[in-house]
Amino acid sequence: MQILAFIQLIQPAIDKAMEAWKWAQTNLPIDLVIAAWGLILCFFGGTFPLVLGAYEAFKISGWDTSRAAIADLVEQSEQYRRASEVDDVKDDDNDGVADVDQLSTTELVQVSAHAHARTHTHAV
Ligand SMILES: [Ca+2]
Repeated sequence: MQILAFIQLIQPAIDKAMEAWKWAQTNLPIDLVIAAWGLILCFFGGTFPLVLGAYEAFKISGWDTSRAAIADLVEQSEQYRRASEVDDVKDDDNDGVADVDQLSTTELVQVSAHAHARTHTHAV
C-alpha cells in the first residue's frame, strides 16, 4: 500500500495548489496576466523560440479540450473530497471512533473507491 501512503503524503500539496489556482482565477485580473504574457513574448520570445512555439501550438490546437478535461477532473475531485469528508466522520456503530479509523488498509481503499464511484460522473 505504498501508493496509498504516497497519495496521502502529496494530497495536502495538491489541495493547496488547487486552492491557489481557484484564488488566482477569481482574484487576479486575467486580462492583465495575458497582457504580461504578451509583453514577455515581445522581449524574450527570441530566447526560447521552440518552447514558446510549442506552447502557442498547444494553446491553439489542444488547450480548449485539455482545459475542459482538467475542469472536469477538478470538479470530480472536489465532489470526491466532500464525500470523503462525510465518510471520515461517520460512526455507524456509535462507539465514538470514526469508522474509517477502524478499517484495515484494504477496507479503507474499498471505502475510498466506493466514495469515488458514488461521486464520479461520466461525461459522454
Ligand atoms: Ca465506529
